[in-house]
Amino acid sequence: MADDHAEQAISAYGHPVSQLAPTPNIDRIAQNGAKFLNNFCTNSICGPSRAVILTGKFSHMNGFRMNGEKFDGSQATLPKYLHQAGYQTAITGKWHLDGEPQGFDYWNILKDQGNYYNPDFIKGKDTTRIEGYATDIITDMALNWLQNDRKKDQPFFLMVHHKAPHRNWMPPLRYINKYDSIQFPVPDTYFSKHKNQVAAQEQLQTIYEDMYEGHDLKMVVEKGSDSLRHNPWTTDFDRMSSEQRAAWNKAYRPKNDAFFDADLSGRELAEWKFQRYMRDYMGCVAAVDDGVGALLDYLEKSGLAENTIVVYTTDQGFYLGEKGFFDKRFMYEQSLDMPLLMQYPARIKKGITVDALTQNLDFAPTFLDFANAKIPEEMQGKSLKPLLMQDSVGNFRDAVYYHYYDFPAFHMVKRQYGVRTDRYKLIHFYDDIDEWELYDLQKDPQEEENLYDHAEYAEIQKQLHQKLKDLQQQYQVTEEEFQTTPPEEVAQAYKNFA
Ligand code: SGN
Ligand code: CA
Repeated sequence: MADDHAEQAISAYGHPVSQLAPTPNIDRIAQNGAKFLNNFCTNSICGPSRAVILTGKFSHMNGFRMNGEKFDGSQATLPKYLHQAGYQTAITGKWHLDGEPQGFDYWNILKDQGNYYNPDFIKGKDTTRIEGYATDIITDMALNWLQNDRKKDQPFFLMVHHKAPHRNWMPPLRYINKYDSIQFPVPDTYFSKHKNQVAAQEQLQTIYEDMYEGHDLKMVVEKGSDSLRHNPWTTDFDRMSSEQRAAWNKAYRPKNDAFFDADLSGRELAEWKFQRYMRDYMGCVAAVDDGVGALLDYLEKSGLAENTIVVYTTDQGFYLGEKGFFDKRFMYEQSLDMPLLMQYPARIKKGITVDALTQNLDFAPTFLDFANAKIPEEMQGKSLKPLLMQDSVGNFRDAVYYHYYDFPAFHMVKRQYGVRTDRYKLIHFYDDIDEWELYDLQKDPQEEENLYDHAEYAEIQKQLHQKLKDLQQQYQVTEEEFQTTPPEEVAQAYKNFA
């Protein structure tokens, strides 16, 4: 699992952006197995998505609604069930759930969000700074576990969780200039004014206004300088060794000098920022792709590949400039979408696609099902096994439910819940606003035309409202889930995060 890896940036999914920066190793999983076309998260933010994956339950049932809360590790989880079923369990990399991982025979996790260079890892009671690049370290830990700690007479469950390509997108030195000559296509909606989309108008996550010019965009104060502009958290750069920092500066200096020579402003500057963001982001992705390749190679060489399920996914989708955004959180497609690839040569046919509506909620039941373990009643997801076996399942699911809570917070994306069918989407943004949005994804895949209360969609709107109610009942959503924030707190937060 990667962190914030957009489907648009995985070449197996075919988006134009990804064709300029392909991911050949991640694509191997799609070629060897299944590609899910409509897989969604239930709550587009890191910790909550991880909690859903671990429990097979929505945020309101597993109790972890937003980052910064504490995950109740004593509850039943996928690794615990697999452990009971005789599996050896392990996790390396990002955890971000506060509190120690439970149910794992081995764990070695990044401290908090993790850093790209020389990150701190927590193992048992010890926190250790490990020299090197996070993605490579996490891959090596996983390989090391497979080679040396894996019990050869037991099945295993290993979670390899990268930090990359999470903000602040620091590529490894080997890829620091990899995409410098590529011009990534600027999304059609990059300069969208978000007509009739109040929550989108009031967010703080556009590339051109909200990215920090130093910390995120690696822009410097003046030509010939290596001194970063706005860089509120110095730890990401300060923890680099002098050799790393020298190599870094050597790579960025000419690009930053060229920026001053170009003397950009307005739209051109906004587009320059987009290119800088994309080049750094894709450089981080390239290292993740290397790591996936190394793990696949190991499984193949060791003879494990045939009978091992390999899954590639990320905690949620991400914006690569669509609507002007980076980050996630919204129920719009790019952040709702979760890439999902799965290979299992012994059982899953090569190169199949699954277009059913699936969710991260389904991961735990799926793995338990394949492991021939009982799927607990309280899990709210469904096993994806019949879809992967290409059994005729009829209508697997006619709509997915979504609920995001983390407001007021970083990026100021409003609280929202909604329903998505194969064609339509209904979203309610609430807390300091009360706004409904309706989209016809077939006619308007970019979700730029809010059709709520349009006469010709009256019947569909009614059906979607009903569907929403039904799902809330089915998933046991109570009134308590729709709390709002005192206005003065919202106002203060807008000041803090501006
Ligand atoms: C950090 C990032 C935010 C990001 C959150 C949540 N800022 O706060 O941009 O939305 O994490 O991300 S950063 O400059 O500190 O990186 S999540 O993936 O953990 O949910
Ligand atoms: Ca994330």
